[in-house]
Amino acid sequence: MESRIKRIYEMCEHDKPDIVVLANATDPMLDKTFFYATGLGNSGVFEGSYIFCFPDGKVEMITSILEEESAKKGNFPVHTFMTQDERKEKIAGYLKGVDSIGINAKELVHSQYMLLKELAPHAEFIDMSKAVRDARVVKDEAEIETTRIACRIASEAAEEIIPFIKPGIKESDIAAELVYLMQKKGANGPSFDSIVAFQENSAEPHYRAGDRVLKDGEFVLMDFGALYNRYVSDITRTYFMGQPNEKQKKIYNTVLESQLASLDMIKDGVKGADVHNTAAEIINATEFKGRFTHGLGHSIGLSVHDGSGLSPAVDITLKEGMLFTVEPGIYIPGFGGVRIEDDVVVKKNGVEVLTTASKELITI
Ligand SMILES: [Mn+2]
Repeated sequence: MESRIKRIYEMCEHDKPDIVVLANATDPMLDKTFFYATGLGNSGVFEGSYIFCFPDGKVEMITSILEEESAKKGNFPVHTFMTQDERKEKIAGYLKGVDSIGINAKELVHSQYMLLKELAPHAEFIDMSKAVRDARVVKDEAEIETTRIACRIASEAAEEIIPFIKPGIKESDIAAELVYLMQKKGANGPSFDSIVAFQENSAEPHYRAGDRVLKDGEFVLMDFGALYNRYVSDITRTYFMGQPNEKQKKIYNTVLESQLASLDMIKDGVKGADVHNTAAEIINATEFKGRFTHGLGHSIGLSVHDGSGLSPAVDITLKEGMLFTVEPGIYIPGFGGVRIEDDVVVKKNGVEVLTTASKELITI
């Protein structure tokens, strides 16, 4: 993955380090950039493994012998260890004579940092976490193609779940079925714990899924995604069990209008905050003023929250190849909420929506 490593170096605003060291601790404390730089797909966990990245784009790995076969799927030198002493010795070999070491300070655990310092006491340490984030936020073709598959799997599940939804089922039943549908379609797993929220629970944006039983006339909000070759999708659809009342319909149509307007304005060169503000103004012009309580979207990639966002709090100008969620919502505590979420690729003159499940008001 020469081009990706070169990108990380290019994004570094500091003097370029001689070497960038990325290290995994124990799952889930794995640095996603380790997989960005190696391009390794679905197999392997790589706990306790290190990669060493060089300014010419080359990469080498130190990993436990148990991961050797998985590591060899990447096209780069792999060195294995059997014991902790052997690992330490091999890391020391890479750091010998090195003046500056780049690290991903946001992901490197403290004990591994201390080990690097012990092995290279005179080296300068340079925090590459901003460079890593800036490199990863614009995706290459392979990343977009993998995400396209993750999005297709989630979109199909969003449509195929419909016949399963009926009065009497629990939120957790739907959550389980969504994961089953996605894995049958080739997902490696869910990209996060699915949110399935009926009526009043849907007013809580980060609800999970519980034993609440579905009744006629209720919102069914589902926020979930597929993990495919380490890349994620993230989709939300809100359906109705039976016929919605006027208030439910109005909430739904306001969110949809806000979502379509924000999709319409996304293209290369637009400010992320402006897209959020457009979505928020549409909601704030209605009786639901102030009930859109989060940012419009977040970047996705190897992580569900991949470092950037469409929000007044994030200063970013959109560029071709960025991947974002677009997910306005309205939440009325004690009553319920609606969110509609798609994943999109920013294009030169517009947007490609990767999650294609219908957003028409769906009644079951
Ligand atoms: Mn999301």
